[in-house]
Amino acid sequence: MKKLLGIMLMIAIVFGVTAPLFAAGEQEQAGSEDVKIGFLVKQPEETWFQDEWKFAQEAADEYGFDLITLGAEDGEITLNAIDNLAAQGAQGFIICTPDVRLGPAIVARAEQHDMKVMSVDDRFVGADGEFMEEVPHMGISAYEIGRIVGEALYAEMQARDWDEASTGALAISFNELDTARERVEGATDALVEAGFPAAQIFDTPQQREDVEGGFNAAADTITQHPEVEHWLVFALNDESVMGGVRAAEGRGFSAEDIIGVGIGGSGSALSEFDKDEMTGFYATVTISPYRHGYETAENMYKWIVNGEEPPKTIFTAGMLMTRENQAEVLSALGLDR
Ligand code: FCA
Repeated sequence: MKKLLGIMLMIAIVFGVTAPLFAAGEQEQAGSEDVKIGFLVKQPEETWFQDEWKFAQEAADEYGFDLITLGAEDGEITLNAIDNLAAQGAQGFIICTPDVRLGPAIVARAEQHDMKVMSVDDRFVGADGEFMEEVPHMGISAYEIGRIVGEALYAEMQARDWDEASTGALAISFNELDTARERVEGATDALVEAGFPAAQIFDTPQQREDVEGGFNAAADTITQHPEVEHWLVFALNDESVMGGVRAAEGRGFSAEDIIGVGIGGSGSALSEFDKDEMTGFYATVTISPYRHGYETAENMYKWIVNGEEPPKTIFTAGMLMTRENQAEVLSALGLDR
């Protein structure tokens, strides 16, 4: 009888108590191991996007999911990348699209594969020209950040005691992209409100949002304005401002006669601040690739695993960073690692 009881107890332990424990353990492990999340970006060579990937990978390591990073340089590559993600078993993806008007096609392709989609940085625009509000989005507070740029340009111009009449502003623009337009508008408004003559702000459209795009656009405007002795330079990102600064330097303007203020604060700006000599790239408004990478990936993970829908919109802030305060700014934004 004792023996029988012992056997029954063992059976109870194995099936009644330990089995559910094992089952729970396996289930939890399987839950995170099976999660695969894509992170697609329009310009993989830009340090901002590399940093987004780096921080998304931190979320992947912490939560135990697989992160699949892919370039999305144009529409065809993007749609193929989504198919590729589906074939690998991904349940969702985050994307900075190469063209915001691809939004409806991206959403349709995601739905076809039963995948969740969130946009980052550049917000999808629907066929009606309106933002696709149904798609969760994390972007920067573009207009406000632009204003910080404009205020910094004006303050530094005054600190250098430039004659306003012989100063021109290169407003390098990329109006097809709303976040770009809002950033440049914010900077322009802040400059004009501070007292800078609107007629001396020259709209300088660029074809691409990189160094070369900024350089080519700026070179034309500089040629058209031989009367300008000092240049202010602003644009949607660090790379475009750097292009503008290089174009002015190439035309013989010294670093003392150029004030470029970018937006980004990733590697491109930091390498500029690392140079021994001061350059025309005076400052940047540092934004957070940590929030845009880690937090979007974390939100996507929770959406897939717990069905927790991410907030429809999150707009992140920025901080002005110069050579002088770079360590403080990076540490305040948790980017000093
Ligand atoms: C856009 C720009 C990038 C970066 C990002 C936050 O996608 O093209 O350079 O500024 O917004």
